[in-house]
This record gives sequence, structure tokens and C-alpha cells, in this order.
Amino acid sequence: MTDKVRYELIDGMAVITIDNPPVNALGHAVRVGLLGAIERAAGDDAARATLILGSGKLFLGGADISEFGKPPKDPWLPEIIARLEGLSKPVVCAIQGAALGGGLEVALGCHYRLAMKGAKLGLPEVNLGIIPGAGGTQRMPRVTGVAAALELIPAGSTVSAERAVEIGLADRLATGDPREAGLAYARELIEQGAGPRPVGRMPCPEHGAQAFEEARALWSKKSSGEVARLASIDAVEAATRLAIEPGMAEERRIFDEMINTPQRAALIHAFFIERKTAKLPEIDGVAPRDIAKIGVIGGGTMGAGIATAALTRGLDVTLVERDDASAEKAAGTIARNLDGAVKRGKLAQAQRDAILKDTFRTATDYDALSGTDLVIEAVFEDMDVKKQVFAELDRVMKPGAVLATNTSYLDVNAIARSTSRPADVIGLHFFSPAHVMKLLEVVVADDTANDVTATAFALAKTMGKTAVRAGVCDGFIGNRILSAYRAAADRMVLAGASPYQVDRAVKAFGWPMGPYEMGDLAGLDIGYATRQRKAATRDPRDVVPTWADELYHLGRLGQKTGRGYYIYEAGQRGGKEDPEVEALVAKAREAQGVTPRDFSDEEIQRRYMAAMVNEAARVVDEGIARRPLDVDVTFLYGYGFPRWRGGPMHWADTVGLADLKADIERYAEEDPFFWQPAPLLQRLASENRTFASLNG
Ligand code: 3H9
Repeated sequence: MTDKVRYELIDGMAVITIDNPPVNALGHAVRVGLLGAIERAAGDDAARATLILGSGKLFLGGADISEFGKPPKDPWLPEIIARLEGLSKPVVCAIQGAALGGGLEVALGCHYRLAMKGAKLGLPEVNLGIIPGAGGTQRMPRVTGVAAALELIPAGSTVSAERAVEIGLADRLATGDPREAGLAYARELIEQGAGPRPVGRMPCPEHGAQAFEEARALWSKKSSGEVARLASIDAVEAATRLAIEPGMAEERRIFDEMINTPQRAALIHAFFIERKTAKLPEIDGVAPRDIAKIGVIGGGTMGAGIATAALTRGLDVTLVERDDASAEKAAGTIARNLDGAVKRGKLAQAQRDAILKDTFRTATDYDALSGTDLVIEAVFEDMDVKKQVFAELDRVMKPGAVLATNTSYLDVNAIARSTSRPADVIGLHFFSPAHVMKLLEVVVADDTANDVTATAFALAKTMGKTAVRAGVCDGFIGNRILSAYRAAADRMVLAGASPYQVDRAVKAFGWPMGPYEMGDLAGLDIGYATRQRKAATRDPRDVVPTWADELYHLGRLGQKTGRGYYIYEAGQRGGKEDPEVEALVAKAREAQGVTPRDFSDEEIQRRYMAAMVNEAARVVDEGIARRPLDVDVTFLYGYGFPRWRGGPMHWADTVGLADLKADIERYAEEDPFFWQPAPLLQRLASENRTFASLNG
């Protein structure tokens, strides 16, 4: 045994407690301790039953993810679980908080499972690019039936304690202290004369091939390239064909295959980096300011989304609009957003009603904000307008209040310095729709106080957002990089690719949308306004997508006008390609003397990604993003980057920085203005290092 696993004999019960904070992960020391404790229980004549517990707020968080990719060390979890299941006296577990992955597999190795109210149970392995590897795919269908296993395992989703009892994953629901509840359950079982009930010895319910085919069809469509979700279906199918031992061997074979995929490495990278963005030396040990009441200025889509996100997380919100009619409209949008949350089961109707009655109000006067702790401005993107708003805020906000702007590209330093309190000013760049999107760029200006940055990160946590620190520049991390790869796409279109081919190639890479579909969704007026804003400072060698300007002048603004790059017809999902757009592009090529050439999808993907990574390298080098991981998280949560590719910087590491640099040098031969390898990319490539080496 180790100090991470305790063995006690209590009231004739062998009580085994796993104590490995913070999540009781089943790392090597725990496995050694657990196997030792099981052997001790097996040989303890005084023990009438065994109770497995996890100490702290949750039962077991699963295998230790940081061990994946390293040489495996005995004892291996499936063997420990087989030993547990084989005990000759009843084995009980009491699950509080969570039983996830290997944690649920340990529970399934127990003969009786008690789920404490509030616990969640599931096999989330596919979210990490693997499949359950300690019997989960074999034992779950034996207790829940195949349909429930096929619903949960490929999705990697969890169920509540109540639902777990309904589907047979747990035997009983309990409240109170898990140890007391577990002991009471074990006593009851003994009094009833209940014996061992090994799940592995239960028959797997019969099931026709159709359910598996349906699950495969569903996940081929839904998972866009993720291999583990489909592989998990094969493993569940094996449970219906094979006895437990060969079934386990098949599960192990598939698990080993998945462990060695680049997708596993990417998904585990994603898991760890998203937990690192808040780890910044400047806020380490810095207490955030207290935030209970916030103000939002502007009730358009963005302001209403921000208010919704804050309200659903228990914050008190005062929303300021310019007049009563606009305030009423904003309140209507928020009520609709909340109704949507109720519909999706994220909010109870009573909570929705209480929010609108007690914690939300609108105002048309800035003085209504005087009692708030933090205010987020979400008005029109114009520096003069923003400065006027901040002058008002400077007048009404109490000392120590945080003043935040939701600008997506304007200079936060200039906004901060237009007030008498620049240390209290910060950028909080939410992504639209703000009550749905998880990313929050925290834009730290030169004078921003560290406790204001700490407050922004604390607020993000309260609001359920993933916050990334960004420095001040046009577009911060995400939109600055976006403009580089958008420009690469426009260059390819000018050179001969069709916008539709670009979209298709980008989607084949794993993005949910191509750049032109995205433009149609956001509105082509946005891109037009950006081009206008940048026109005065544009280098004459830059490529201007004149066809996009023409689309704007034709009133083809995208989905909202029914036409943009695509034609949108009522009742149709997605848009239809339009030869007229191709004609506009052809006209632009002719005007600029370009003879179109063919592009392969692979070249499109490579150039698109190279432009992204190259600009990201500059963003890191300039300190706009502190680490490459901040770029990866920004793209995973704000731009729909395929998670199974880990983020642009992780992707670049996997293809090799020297190769990427060589590609860019090749592109530079034809277009030296746009394509120059970023200095950081050059340095890392010449030192044979990766972006990950800068993540710390
Ligand atoms: C598996 O089980 C495979 C088996 O089928 C087969 C084996 C043969 N390992 O999220 P938090 C760290 S695959 C190592 O902030 P919360 C995390 O990095 C596994 N470390 O806490 C963080 O570290 P730091 C299947 C882990 O309360 C700290 O713990 N299981 C693991 O918000 C706190 O984490 C899963 O996929 C781990 N398994 O949420 C569950 N889990 O403080 C993954 C966490 O240095 N975990 N850490 O930043 C979770 O979903 C959440 O962590 C959990 C707690 C819900 C448990």
C-alpha cells in the first residue's frame, strides 16, 4: 500500500479509501496501493464486505492523464479491477462528486454501487482521443444495456446520480456522508445475505447490428474526423459478441491503438492547456476585487449576450441603453436568451423568473451604475464613442470599480488613458454569442493593475468562460491572427482557387466552417468596414479582395440578406454556391492581370494554416500572447479550431517547424510581401525546438 490508499477495518468492513488530491486520479502509486489494499481485504477474515471510497469532493477522476504516452507501469488498472471484481465477499462503492473514466470502471468492478446525490458518472475517454481501457466498454452495457452504453460512451458524456440509477449504472441513490452511507449499504447487504455480484459475469444483453450501424452513422457525421468515438462503438459491439476476457482483450487492443494516435496527443494537450491559461505570474497570489453587481452598456447582440451569461451565473446586472425603447428591446433579447437556456435544460423556469424579477434591470442613465463593482462597455466600435462612454463611467463609477471595454480591436491603452483611472481599465473581449461562446480574451493594457487582471480571470471563472490573457494590438490574439489567414485565403482565391473550394478544403481539415461561410454568417459589412478602416495605412503591395467590396455594394451582406458568397434559401440548411460570385472573382483576376492556376485541397489547407501559425508566432514573440498555449486555447474556444488537432501551435509542432518554415520560404518566392517566416518560427526551427517548449 502507499500513503495514497488507506485500509481500515470498520465494523467488520474493509474500507479502502483512495486519497490522491485533487481528483484522486489513478496514477501508478494509487494503483500499487489499491492492489495492495484489495489483497489485504481478500485475506482479512474479519472483513465481511469491502467498501471503496474516494476522499475529498469526488470519488475517482479516472486514470492519471499525465501518464499517457509514457511507458506503462504495472500494475495495470484492468488487472486491479479484475481482482476487485473477483473478491469472494460483496464489494460496495459510494460515489460522491464524480466517477469518471477509470474511476467509473473501478465502480463497475464493484458488486454494488451507491451514487450520492449530485454525483456525475461517465466514461469521458473519447474526449481525450482514447476509449475506456479498464473494462468500461465491456461492463457498462452489461448493467445498462447496449442502447444506453451507445448513447453515453461515444459521446463521452456523463449522467447524474439519479439517471445512473434509472439506467442501472448505479444501484441506489443516497444522500449524506458517502462513508456512512456506504457502510450502511454494506451492512444491509450482509444482513440480506447478498453475495458477490460481478458485472463481468453477467450476460451482455443481445442486440442487433442495426443499433451499431446507426451509432456509427451518427458519429461519422458528428465527429468530423475523430477516430476514438467510432472505435468506442466497436469496443461496445465486442461486449455483445464475446465473454468478458476476450472482450477485455479486444478493448485493450483498441485502447492501445488509440493511445498511439496524434489525436490522443492533441486532445490531452488541449485538456492540460485550458487549465493553464489562468496561471500567470502577475496574478499569482493576487486577490481579485469583489464582484457581485455588474453593469453592461449597450444592449445589442453582444451586450445582451454578456448580460445573459452574467445573470445565469448569479451576478446582478444593470444594463444601460440610450433610450427606453432600446432598453426594452435589450430586455426582450435577454428574456429570449434565458428562455433558450430553460429549453436546453440549463436553467430552471423558476430561476429564469427570479433573475428577471430580482437581479436584472435596465436604465437609460449612467448614474444607475454607481453601485456596481464592474462595468462592461459593449457599444459601437468607434474610438470617439468609446471615449465618451468612458468619460461618463469615470464620472459615475465608485472608486475601485473595474471599467472594462468589449472592443474587439481598438487600442485599450488609449481608452484607459482617456480616464483618470487607467489602472482600473481592462479589455474583456467576449465572443458572439457571448452567452454561448466560452472564450474571453482579457486584454491587459500597459497601466492595468494586477488585481484588475486577477478580477477579470475570477469573473471569467464565475461566468463559466475560459479566459486568455492578451496584450494590446489591433485584433489582440484571435482577430489579429484571423486577419492573416483570411488574407491568405483571399490571396489563394485571387490566384485561382474558388471561395467554395477554400471553404471545402478548410472544412475537410476539421474546421466547422470555411472563411467565406464564416463571413456570410458574421455579415460581409464587417469585413468591408475593417478594410475601410485599414485603407489609409494599407501597403500598396497588399491584396485587396475587390470582389468582396463588390458583394458589399450589391447589398449581398451574407445570411442576413439571403445572399453573400452563398445564396440562402428559406428552409434550406447552408447556402448554395453562386456562379455570379465566381464571375466577380474572375473579373478581379482579369483586372489585376492574374492567370488563374489550380490549387489542391492540401495546398489550400497548408497555406491557410501556415499563415495562421506564422502570425501566431509573431503574436507570441511580441508578448501579445504570453505562450503558444494561449494561442491554442484562443482558437479552440473562440474560433472552432478542431480540438482533436490541439490548436494551431500544437498542429505546427506535429508537422514540424522546419518544414513549415521551408513552405513559407517557398511561398515567399512568389509573394515576398505577404510570406516571410516570423522571427520566432525561424529561431525555433533552427534550434530544432517546438512551440510547446515555450509553454513552461
Ligand atoms: C481514463 O480514465 C482511462 C481509463 O479508461 C483506462 C486506463 C487504463 N489525471 O479540472 P480541474 C488535474 S482517462 C491527471 O481544474 P475540477 C487537472 O489538470 C481519464 N490530472 O478540477 C488540474 O491540475 P492543475 C478519464 C488530472 O474540480 C487538477 O487536476 N477522466 C486529471 O474543475 C484539477 O482539475 C477524465 O477525463 C486526471 N484524470 O474538475 C476526467 N483530472 O491543478 C478529467 C484532473 O495542475 N478531469 N486533473 O491545473 C475532469 O474532467 C475534471 O478535472 C474533474 C474535476 C471533473 C475531475
